Amino acid sequence: MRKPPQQDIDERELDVDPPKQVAAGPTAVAITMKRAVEQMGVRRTAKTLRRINQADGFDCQGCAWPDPDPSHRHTAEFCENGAKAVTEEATLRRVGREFFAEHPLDELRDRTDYWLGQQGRITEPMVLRPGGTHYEPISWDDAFSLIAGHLNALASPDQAIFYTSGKTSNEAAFAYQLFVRAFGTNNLPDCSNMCHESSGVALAEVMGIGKGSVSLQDIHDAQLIVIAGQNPGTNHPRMLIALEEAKRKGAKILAINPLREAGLVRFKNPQKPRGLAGKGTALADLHLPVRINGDLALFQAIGALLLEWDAVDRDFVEQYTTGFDAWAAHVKDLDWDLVLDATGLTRAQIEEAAALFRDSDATVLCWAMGITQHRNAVATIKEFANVAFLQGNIGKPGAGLCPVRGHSNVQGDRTMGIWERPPGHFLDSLRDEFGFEPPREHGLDTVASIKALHDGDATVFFAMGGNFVSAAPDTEVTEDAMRRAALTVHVSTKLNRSHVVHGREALILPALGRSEKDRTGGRDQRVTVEDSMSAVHASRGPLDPASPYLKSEVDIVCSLAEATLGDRHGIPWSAFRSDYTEIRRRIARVVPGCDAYDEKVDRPGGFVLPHPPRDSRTFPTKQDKAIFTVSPTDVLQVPDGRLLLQTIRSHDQFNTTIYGLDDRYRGISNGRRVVFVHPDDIAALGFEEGQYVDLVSEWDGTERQAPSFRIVAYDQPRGCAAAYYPETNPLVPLESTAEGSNCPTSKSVIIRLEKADGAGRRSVETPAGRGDETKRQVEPEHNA
Ligand SMILES: Nc1nc2c(c(=O)[nH]1)N[C@H]1C(S)=C(S)[C@@H](COP(=O)(O)OP(=O)(O)OC[C@H]3O[C@@H](n4cnc5c(=O)[nH]c(N)nc54)[C@H](O)[C@@H]3O)O[C@H]1N2
Ligand SMILES: Nc1nc2c(c(=O)[nH]1)N[C@H]1C(S)=C(S)[C@@H](COP(=O)(O)OP(=O)(O)OC[C@H]3O[C@@H](n4cnc5c(=O)[nH]c(N)nc54)[C@H](O)[C@@H]3O)O[C@H]1N2
Ligand code: SF4
Ligand SMILES: [Mo]
Repeated sequence: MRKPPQQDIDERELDVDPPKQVAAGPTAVAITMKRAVEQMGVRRTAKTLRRINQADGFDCQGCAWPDPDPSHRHTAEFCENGAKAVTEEATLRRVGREFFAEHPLDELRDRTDYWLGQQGRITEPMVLRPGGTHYEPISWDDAFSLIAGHLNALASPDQAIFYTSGKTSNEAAFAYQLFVRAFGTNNLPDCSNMCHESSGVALAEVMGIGKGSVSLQDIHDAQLIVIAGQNPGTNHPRMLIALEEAKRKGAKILAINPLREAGLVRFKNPQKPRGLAGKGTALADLHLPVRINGDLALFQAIGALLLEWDAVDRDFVEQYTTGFDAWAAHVKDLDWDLVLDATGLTRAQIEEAAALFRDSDATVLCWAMGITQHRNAVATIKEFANVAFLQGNIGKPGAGLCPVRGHSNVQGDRTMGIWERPPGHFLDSLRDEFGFEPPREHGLDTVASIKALHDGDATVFFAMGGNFVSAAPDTEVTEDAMRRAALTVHVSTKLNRSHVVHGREALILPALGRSEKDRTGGRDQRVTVEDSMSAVHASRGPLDPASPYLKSEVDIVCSLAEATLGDRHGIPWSAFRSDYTEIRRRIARVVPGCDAYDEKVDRPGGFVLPHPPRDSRTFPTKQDKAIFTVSPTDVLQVPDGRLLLQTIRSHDQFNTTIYGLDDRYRGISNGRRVVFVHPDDIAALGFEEGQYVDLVSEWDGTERQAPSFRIVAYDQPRGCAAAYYPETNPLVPLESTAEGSNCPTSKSVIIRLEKADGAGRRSVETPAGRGDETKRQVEPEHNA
């Protein structure tokens, strides 16, 4: 079995305390300040944090949670994790050419993403020559010619893949997809393919648009807010402020989650003096500890009860929907034994939850990765929609469907055309605007891209941000795929694993971050972003760039396009680069809902994109109606002696960027290689708490392994387990994806635990000459 690359973390320092019941409060404030000052110093910290999420400031690089109306913003309009995200980018630490000269790739490959990220901002373009042992400096012009040379030598444009993570601005995203399509391919996979793809697919099918239908005001006005498969206390912390506001106005909250996450229980608002001192606000009125993957059955049961109780908005169903009768027939016939089996809940618990729906005239349904990353994810989200349609909870105040997006601009990137399956009307508009015929054949998504690279069908991999190697499923297969590429290119701010597991040639192109002044073309440039609730606004960074050699993402795209395409298609790349307003003018003409874009984005708070179901109960589906759909009730069968593992985020990471080694709310400090298991399962499987185990995933006759995790007893439904991503990505099979969206099933991995030989020792073995020698001689505390 492969060793985990982790000689830089001594997992024997790991501490386990009981999970917390309260999120945020004074500890959050203290941690925010400590981390920020450590990496940015006092003055820079003050200057930066003051500008986050302000109308004339910059958009937080963290999650996609929306900002309140400008008149309601606080001077500190950010959360602990937003401050960590900004600190990570605005750090004073640097990775220059000396760093790369000192550290051969052989060494860097043995480092964790944590260590790599902590080294600081990359300051100049770097290249790895074929057979090279170190990255070396390269000029920007040479870097662009190198990439252009590779691209133009391909037999077909479809042999290149252009990935996007979700931080890229609308301007950069629009220019990027334009370049890629002008080059001749729709191979534009993005992080969404691993994230909310299931939401987009499901909502587009039943509602005619793949985006959520609620505004922040709707959250404030809701009578019932359902939070399913989401951990807002960690991943969307400012959502707790909106929930607190809704509670104050009398809303009920239903949490559906195998884990009792701190942020769903109680919240102390750090923006209010009372929040720092008092006990905080109790949030969830009911917590359903659903078995992993049980949500489809649960929502069918809730629908069945609402129907039985006649808690139905007949007018809405009649006027705006189709397919009701077939759906009603299906749930009337529901197999309750199957439901109880799938959900692990009692009928009484489900009835209590359904009663909350019955008693609410305005319900908002929120969800995130706990719902989207399962084989039946698309069906589950369609079931959420069924329940919303049944009660007319679309297109009225305080109600709606709310997929809570992850990356700060992931939704904007899609709006701008970052999509391997672009709609025909979008391509028509591109053609009409730019006078070339864009490719019509669908491109490769994330999973298909890995397969194509693995099979040699694609040979160039270009990434606009992100950390593909660590974020993608099936780490060993993905790493292998990358190594087979002729060229891998990463536009990045910080070092990560995707730089050290590379193609035959590799480039790192360092980009400006969102907190930095963008003076491309000698002008003060601004960019625009879209949040999870379709609000678009401008963002301007206040800080001097980390290095004079950084380029903006827009500049990188336009310069690469010039190098690759020359005069082909006559697209004015240099005008785009020198004034992003030129890009915004094109966005206005190509992207639906964006007319007068450049003018509207500067209004305080920006503008909200149209959403027909939300705005006028218009459903642009094939039948011009909201569609009830029928999905078979299912139970994910887990063989005896196995557990169903979900792979989640700790409180101290942003995806593969690891800020620190603590998961404060779950009681973990100083380490990450833990597996949370129910105490009775630990005993039933013949293990003990604190013991070290290897995790072995079983899929379709093949096994995958991730070594050396410490067992932590943790309350959750029997048969379930949880461990952190990306350490567990080697366990997620590439072939195991959601039906209809192809999203990897990162939340339902069947595993068994195996006693780790030499318990824990393996995890701290260090290559000679590095690490702490005295510590290495100490016997691990928890022997098998
Ligand atoms: N600080 C911070 N913020 C982030 C991120 C980050 O890494 N760090 N990542 C960003 C991104 S890209 C995204 S997509 C979002 C992710 O935001 P979340 O979706 O909140 O992230 P996860 O940690 O994956 O948490 C999934 C939650 O779903 C629950 N769950 C798992 N399986 C099931 C299930 O079968 N049913 C139900 N009902 N619940 C289940 C888990 O217990 C957990 O609470 O956060 C964004 N914001
Ligand atoms: N097992 C498992 N796997 C998962 C998930 C899971 O829950 N479980 N979640 C999935 C989800 S929801 C997502 S969204 C993906 C995330 O996948 P990605 O978006 O690919 O990964 P990130 O970790 O967000 O990317 C971090 C890197 O982005 C770069 N970066 C940061 N800021 C900028 C910037 O402003 N510009 C540029 N150019 N680069 C920048 C830095 O170099 C940093 O190292 O992972 C997915 N993978
Ligand atoms: S809730 Fe999200 S967007 Fe808002 S400050 Fe926190 S991390 Fe940033
Ligand atoms: Mo995500």
